[in-house]
Amino acid sequence: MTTLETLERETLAAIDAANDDAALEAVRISALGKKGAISELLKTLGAMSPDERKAQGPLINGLRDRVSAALAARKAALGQAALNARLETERVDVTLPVRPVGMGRIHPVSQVADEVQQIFADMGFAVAEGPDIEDDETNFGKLNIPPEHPARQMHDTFYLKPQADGVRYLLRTHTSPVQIRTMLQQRPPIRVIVPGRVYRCDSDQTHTPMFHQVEGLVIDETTHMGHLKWVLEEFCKAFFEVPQVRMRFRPSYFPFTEPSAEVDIQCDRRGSELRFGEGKDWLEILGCGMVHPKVLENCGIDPHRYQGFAFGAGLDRLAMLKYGIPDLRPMFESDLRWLKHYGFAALDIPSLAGGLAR
Ligand code: 2NM
Repeated sequence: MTTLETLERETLAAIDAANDDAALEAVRISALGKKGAISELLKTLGAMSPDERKAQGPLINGLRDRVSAALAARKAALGQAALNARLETERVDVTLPVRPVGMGRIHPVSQVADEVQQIFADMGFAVAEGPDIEDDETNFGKLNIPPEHPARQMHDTFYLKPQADGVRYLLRTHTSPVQIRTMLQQRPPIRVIVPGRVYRCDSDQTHTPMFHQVEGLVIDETTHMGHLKWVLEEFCKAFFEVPQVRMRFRPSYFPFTEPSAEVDIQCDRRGSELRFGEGKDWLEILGCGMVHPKVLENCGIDPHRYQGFAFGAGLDRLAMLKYGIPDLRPMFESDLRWLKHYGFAALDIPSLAGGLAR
């Protein structure tokens, strides 16, 4: 057997035996690299006589071509094998159910705020917001709450440290300062509701130092108490999801409204649960009244031309009543077990008023 045949047999065997790209590359270098066996043979052609070259040239070039082809074929085969191995090990089972994702819950107060906003949006109300930190004049003065009013005392209101200039800011004790800001900033007609946090220095079984209110304000030229009663009745029916509900407007007093009323809704407490829109019991849920002319005047609105109504309710209390939450205080303790029990799933797209989807 000639040297060329031996070289070819050994090289092709080495190519065959190469099991990865690195081994194959080593074979290529030893055969076709700069100093490879076949490259060295090719170099000898230059020194040969023409006859010799005519005989050896095709043999050596043929050897180089067959080895090159074998290298390429082996490279392709290794590539295919590697791909097959990956496809086998990285197989994705598309029928596998997704792992459950730990989803957060909507706090009942947020849920109820959304429901209330939706109901009033359908009656043409916009949502207004304002700062939690207020000044005395906006939280009390413009609302016709006199300096000697008990709500102003230290024990009801959280006051901040006085500023260098002596101004003492406070945490708003109700959302009414937002109505004041609204009246100062825009001209009637005004239709807004104001949901938000409020603060009072008060803490026991049924009071937390921070709680939530939603207040509403309508100002126009001919707005009267009949409009107030209709709006509140439509709200109560939509919110408690009942076709009708009897309401009772009891005369009351607020410095910022005249006349003022407290509103009770019909309910039935006989069973273990509270039902609205039926039965012979009453439950207080709102305060309201016609905005006091002095309040309008304080906000630059002519009380001879404009009048309107306002109302306020506790969002936390509404949430407790609608969703059967017995205690107020755990609402703000951020206990995940409580939130999981009373919270709402984020992806349950609520209908008009959210409903009971948990
Ligand atoms: C209530 C009850 C009655 C009220 C009044 C005003 C304003 F700014 F227009 F004068 N805002 N909110 C109001 C009236 C609030 O909450 C129980």
